[in-house]
Amino acid sequence: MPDDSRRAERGLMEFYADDPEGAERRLFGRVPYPDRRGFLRGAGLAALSAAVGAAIPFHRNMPSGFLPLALAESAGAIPGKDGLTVLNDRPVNAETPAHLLDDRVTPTARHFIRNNGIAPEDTSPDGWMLTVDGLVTNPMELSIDDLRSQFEVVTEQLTLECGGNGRAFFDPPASGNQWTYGAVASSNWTGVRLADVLKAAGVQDKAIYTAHYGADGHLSGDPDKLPISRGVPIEKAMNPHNLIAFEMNGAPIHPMNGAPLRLVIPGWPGSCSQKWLTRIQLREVVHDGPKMTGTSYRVPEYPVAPGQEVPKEDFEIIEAMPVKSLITSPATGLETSDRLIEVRGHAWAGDDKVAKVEVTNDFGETWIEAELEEPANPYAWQHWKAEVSFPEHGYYEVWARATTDTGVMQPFAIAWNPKGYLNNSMHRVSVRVS
Ligand SMILES: Nc1nc2c(c(=O)[nH]1)N[C@H]1C(S)=C(S)[C@@H](COP(=O)(O)O)O[C@H]1N2
Ligand SMILES: [Mo]
Repeated sequence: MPDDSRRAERGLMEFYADDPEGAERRLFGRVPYPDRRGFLRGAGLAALSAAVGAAIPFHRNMPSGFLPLALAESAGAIPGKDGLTVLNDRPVNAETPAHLLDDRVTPTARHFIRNNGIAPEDTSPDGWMLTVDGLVTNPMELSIDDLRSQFEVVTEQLTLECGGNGRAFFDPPASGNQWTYGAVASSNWTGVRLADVLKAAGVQDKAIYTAHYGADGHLSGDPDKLPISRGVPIEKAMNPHNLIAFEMNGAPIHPMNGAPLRLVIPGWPGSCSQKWLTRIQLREVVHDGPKMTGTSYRVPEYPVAPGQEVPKEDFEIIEAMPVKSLITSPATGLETSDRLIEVRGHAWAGDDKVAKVEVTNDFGETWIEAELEEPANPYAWQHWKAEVSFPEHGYYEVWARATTDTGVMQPFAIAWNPKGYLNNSMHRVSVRVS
């Protein structure tokens, strides 16, 4: 009788021996990080044992190049990041649990990562060049030193949120990264103003849109394909708070957040903020790069019912992100004997300012106005806090809602759309008082 199980095992071994990365991807839908991949290819038994923290009694049965599960599970440990939840590791996508976003200024270690392709291996600033071309009178090639010396260097706290943050809560579900709350951050960014660079290049009258290009590779490995290239209308590009940034929180940008140079275009979907920036081109048409067309970062022009089919031509490009707030303390699931709890978090509102944040712990019967801070600068999120009292022991939910200075309030329920963008429904946390 043929021994199928043995053959399957041998098959697996061969599979791994030829193409460990491909094998890993096909079997488990994931691969280790580039550095770990390099390490594994040549790893001896001693190194593997050290990596998993124990001797491996049946090591002889392990296919060569095999990724031990213990390592795969620790893949959340992205160097320089702390406590992020990894949604996917090819491309790398990781979000931050809400209670780890409590700082007024998001530390680099807590800034989410959203990659559409494969991050470039070499992110050294030496020799990095930015091209500014298209409909400009004076096309430019600028090194990072040129940017620093020819333009005013500024630091601003800027909020970046992925257009798909909150997608996990759509019903029927929307495909794509299942972000919950944590694809948002507000770090200090240092760089030069995009507007200053465009003015120096001389914006021609015909130019209506920017096109952004970065150095990351397409998932397919095809060097002729780009993972993402988006742009913004010239009016938005000229906003003085957009930066071409080379520092994040006073240090070089984290490699996964776009080192050594990136755009930060706050208030609009994070996808406008090209990482690993190599080129900004001005165009006389709405940019049509990858993830700019079809239904990418677009929503129906009119309200739709959950699950409704919407023709492609009825989608429009997402511009400003909607008003939203996050409860960063307490963490959901708090069990406490305290009857008075400080609830706090942040609120932000696309191109607008937040005027009011309110919280409730009685399912919306009464709302308490939170103390709301001014933003550090326009486009920084605003910190808020409120003392909330809990009359007796039992189960509570705390909800928060923000309202803009133009009177727009966060909704309770999600406005469903086919791709699961712009979920700004109220954040809720549970509290058990004993
Ligand atoms: N070159 C490049 N830039 C990019 C992306 C990318 O995949 N490649 N992702 C975009 C998206 S969708 C978002 S939400 C933000 C995320 O920025 P972060 O990873 O620094 O948090 O980067 C944007 N810039
Ligand atoms: Mo995004």
